[in-house]
Amino acid sequence: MGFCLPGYKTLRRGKYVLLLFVSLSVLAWIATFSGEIVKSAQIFSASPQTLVQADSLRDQLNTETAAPNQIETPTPKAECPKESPLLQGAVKLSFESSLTLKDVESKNKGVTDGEYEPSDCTASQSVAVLIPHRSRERHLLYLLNHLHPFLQRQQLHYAIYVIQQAGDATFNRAKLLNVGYLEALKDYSWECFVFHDVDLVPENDHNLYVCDNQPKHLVVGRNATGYKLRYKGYFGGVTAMTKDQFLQVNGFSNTYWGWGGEDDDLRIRVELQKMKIVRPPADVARYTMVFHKRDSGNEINKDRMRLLGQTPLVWKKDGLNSCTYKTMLLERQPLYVNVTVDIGKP
Ligand code: UD2
Ligand code: MN
Repeated sequence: MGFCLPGYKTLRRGKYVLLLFVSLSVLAWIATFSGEIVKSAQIFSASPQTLVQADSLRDQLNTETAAPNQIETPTPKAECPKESPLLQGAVKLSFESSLTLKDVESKNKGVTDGEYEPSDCTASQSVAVLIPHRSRERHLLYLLNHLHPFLQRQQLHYAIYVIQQAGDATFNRAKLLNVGYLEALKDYSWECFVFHDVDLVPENDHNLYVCDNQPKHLVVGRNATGYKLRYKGYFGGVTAMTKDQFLQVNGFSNTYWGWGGEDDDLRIRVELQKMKIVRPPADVARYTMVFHKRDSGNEINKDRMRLLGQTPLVWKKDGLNSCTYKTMLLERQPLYVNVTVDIGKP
């Protein structure tokens, strides 16, 4: 008997079903695969604009999340208290002959290039202390040793400038102080200037090195004169004037060579401007002057009385606006800025 017909038919139908299944599978696979291709094609053909947008979005997200750490807004320091809690009042000063500049430097690590600023509060004033100087190294050392801690206890923002007269021509204290004012203002807009003899050491830190609304004379008395004011109009030794007060009087005269007169000249300038000299109480404005003899090169200025008579006539053209000099050296030492200057000769 050969074929069984129904079995053959079943077999053929099964073949078709299989064929159909395979075709459908192929179609399904093609559909899926082409879908993937389309999708990837879409990613790779993304327009530059889409990428830029994505980039900027990412940047934006980054900034938003990073902002609190990256942009540090410094917490503003509170103002220093009206009266510094660090003040000690009257102190017994000591002048050790064994003292060295290195000792003073190591005691004042907070001072950089002669400048200091309280770390925990904002100082009430920014003060430049100007010291006219030539060949008084020992006095300078004693002064730096006392003045740095003294000013730090007063919680001031300050810098010390030592203006050295180059050469051995007659000394001119007033002109050196004019130079100091002009040079210090190149560093910072100091609002207050203290003009300071190198040999005067303040005894009481309640004598504040800040400026007033009137020119201030800080030395009422010193050891050598029984701590009494020498005479009514006395304006020598240590004085404090704001940047504007000093500019208003056109600074010191440049024409006083040798000892004397230049401090009285400044008083006349101040009085011509109807300003009034103020002083701290006598028990506070006390200084020790380190003993010294008259320096050679700073002999008494015999012309000083004649010059004082001319002040009202010449002050407008003799002063800051006519101060010519040549800076020989500007050196930032740890405890002071040294300005060595050629101011010419009489
Ligand atoms: C008084 C005044 C001073 C000034 C002077 C007259 C007081 C306390 N001081 O000081 O302010 O008016 O008379 O010019 O009243 N210097 C040097 N090297 C020198 C010469 C002077 O560094 O070779 C400086 C130094 O800063 C000194 C200052 O100039 O402290 C004044 O000279 P002084 O001390 O010889 O004069 P003195 O004590 O009579
Ligand atoms: Mn002196």
